Amino acid sequence: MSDKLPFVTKTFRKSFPFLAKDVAHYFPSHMARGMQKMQNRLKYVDGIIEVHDARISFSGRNQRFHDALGLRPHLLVLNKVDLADMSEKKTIVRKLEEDGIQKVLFTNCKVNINNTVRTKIIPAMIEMVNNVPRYHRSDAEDYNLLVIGIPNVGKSSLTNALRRTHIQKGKATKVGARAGITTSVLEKIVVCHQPKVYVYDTPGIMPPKINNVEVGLKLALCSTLQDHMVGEDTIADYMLYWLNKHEHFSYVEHFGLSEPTDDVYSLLAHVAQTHNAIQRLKSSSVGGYVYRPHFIRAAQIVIHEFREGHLGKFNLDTEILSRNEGHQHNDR
Ligand SMILES: Nc1nc2c(ncn2[C@@H]2O[C@H](COP(=O)(O)OP(=O)(O)OP(=O)(O)O)[C@@H](O)[C@H]2O)c(=O)[nH]1
Ligand SMILES: [Mg+2]
Repeated sequence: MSDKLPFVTKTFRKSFPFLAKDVAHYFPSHMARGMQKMQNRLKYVDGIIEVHDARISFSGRNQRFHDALGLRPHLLVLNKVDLADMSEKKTIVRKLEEDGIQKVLFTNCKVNINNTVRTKIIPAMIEMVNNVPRYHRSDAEDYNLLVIGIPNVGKSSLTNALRRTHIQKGKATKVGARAGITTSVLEKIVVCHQPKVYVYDTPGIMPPKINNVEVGLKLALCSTLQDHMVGEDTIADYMLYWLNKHEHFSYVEHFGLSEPTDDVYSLLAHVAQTHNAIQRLKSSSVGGYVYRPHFIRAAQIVIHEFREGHLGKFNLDTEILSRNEGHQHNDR
């Protein structure tokens, strides 16, 4: 049964109030160093694999990296499809192609399934590289690929998955649930023997493009920004706002509520109660201890459930898809 009924008659917030935080300038020093190193390596790079999160196919992608990386062949991998609503996949691909993306593939790098798509990535890259002049490397028989993308979208997971797929070798680069796990531009990692293909995994050195507050919130919800940048309760509130606005009410049953709510603190108080996220505070007025919901811990639980896909699969950019071209470009 749809998760939309029977709550659609309720009215919810039409916009999201956000106290500005400077998420737009989030660019830790390891990213700056990584960017510099990446540019130094560029003359040895034949092609670029850009990884992004399939839940936000448009939001946060930094088109400016084209200028920084030159006109090398470029494949966009939209990862985490296991968490994304793919019902508008064709429209997503068409819009990305209209934006000049040469090729788009969708992957799940969390588990060892979906191999058919992963087996296409290296051959597609090789074909693209062979179709253009190879600048400084016209005599080279091997292929050097650079994996780039904003933090935590699965760049290292993809590198490891390609290695598993082609040479049945295990993990060569560290993976983690927080943004900012890879902090150095690694040496070449071999991912295929025939032909020889090497990948440079990179830290999330592309600063996300955050040109409006809502993009920042989407990026935070998909954990491409560190949670403290926005605040867990604000991220949970945005999640609630977005789910209600799009009439996705699976959270009601999931958290054992009696009906949808637009008030994040009533959701968090309920989750705190049911998940034992209670804090004990000393009170001078009562002369002892009082017990209060631990709102931040409850918010962490709520956003974790969203990020694990337990509330459903979502396309947070669905509105961008339905807008006309003019608006779309302004928003990215
Ligand atoms: N559900 C799901 N999770 C994924 C997928 N790919 C990667 N992850 C998870 O996403 C998190 C980030 O993965 P990484 O491979 O470390 O991402 P990264 O882009 O290298 O991150 P940084 O190095 O921090 O920029 C980890 O918890 C992975 O297990 C996927 O396809 N689906
Ligand atoms: Mg990494």
